[in-house]
Amino acid sequence: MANLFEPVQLGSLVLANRVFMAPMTRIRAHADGVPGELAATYYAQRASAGLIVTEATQISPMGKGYINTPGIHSPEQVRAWSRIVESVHKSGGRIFLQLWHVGRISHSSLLPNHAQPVAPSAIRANSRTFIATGSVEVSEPVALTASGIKETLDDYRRAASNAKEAGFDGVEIHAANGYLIDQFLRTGSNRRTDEYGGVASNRVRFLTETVERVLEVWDSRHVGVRISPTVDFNDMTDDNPLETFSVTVARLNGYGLGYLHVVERAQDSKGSSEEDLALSAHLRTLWKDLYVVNGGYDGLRGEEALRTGHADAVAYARAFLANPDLPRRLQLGAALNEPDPTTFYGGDAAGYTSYPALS
Ligand code: 8OZ
Repeated sequence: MANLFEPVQLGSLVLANRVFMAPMTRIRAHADGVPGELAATYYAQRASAGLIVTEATQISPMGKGYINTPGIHSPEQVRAWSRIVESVHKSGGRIFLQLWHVGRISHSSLLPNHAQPVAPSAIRANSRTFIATGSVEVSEPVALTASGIKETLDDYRRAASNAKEAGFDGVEIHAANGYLIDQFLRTGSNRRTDEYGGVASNRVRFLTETVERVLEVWDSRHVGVRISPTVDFNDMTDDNPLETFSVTVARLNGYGLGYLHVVERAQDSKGSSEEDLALSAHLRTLWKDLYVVNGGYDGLRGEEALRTGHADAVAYARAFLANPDLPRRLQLGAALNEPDPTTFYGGDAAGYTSYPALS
């Protein structure tokens, strides 16, 4: 069985280790979705990750749900990302862009012409977001029409193409945490009566069509998908997570994707429950390719996950946020810097590029 520091092949890439940097929203981009000046330093500092997955990045103006998140739909955004990719590559790292559409988790003040957010169904989430004036309840969404779905799939393709132009090594499709694709997957947010709603194989359709559009641009091994089967963040519920996500994984298996990335527990939850881990273990048995887990792992539990065959790689969020040289620290058994939650979202270099590496 592999250990955390053993290389792993991902398409044409040989990743140096199995300690991945999980996608993390940092709310430090400009108002127009251009990544901030410090982003190149922030990501390059973390280039020793086997793979960096960027913060969630909106595929279109309608895909935005929080103030100061980056996009990948304008030429200025693509140029800024290409400088970030270049600095990560210069430092020997590998980086995938995370493609994001928030669906109903948005507020009209963030959207073109103060539009209502779009979603599978017109069901408002009991959830909050950040806008210019602070924290607010999300807006009431409208259900996507058939042509709205097609336009959104086109946006995914264009964004995937932009990511390629920016020089990324691949893309991760964000199908987790209660955003648009996850809203289609789970029963609580999808009441559609067309071929995108109802039985699980219909609810997976928006995801597989997204994958198909992205594969028009990218080699399949350079595409990952992130899901969060038991995470209730953003007011998510499902009548039968085992069925929904077994069908999801079965449908995804056919594409020869690079990896499946599973968030096993919600942010801020104290620990994964037995059921969370049992469902993930089951999905692992169904999935044919690289299996990446995330959610509260430390070095020891990460090692154990690889040793027992529960996963092929482990993605670390907060630990990577606070420790730019996390793989080295885990390998040495060195002490870790503590993450400071007051600087997670927004602000400047403090709590972003300021965490020290070991000397
Ligand atoms: C925290 C705050 C805002 C967005 C996710 C993209 O949970 C996010 C996110 C996390 O996937």
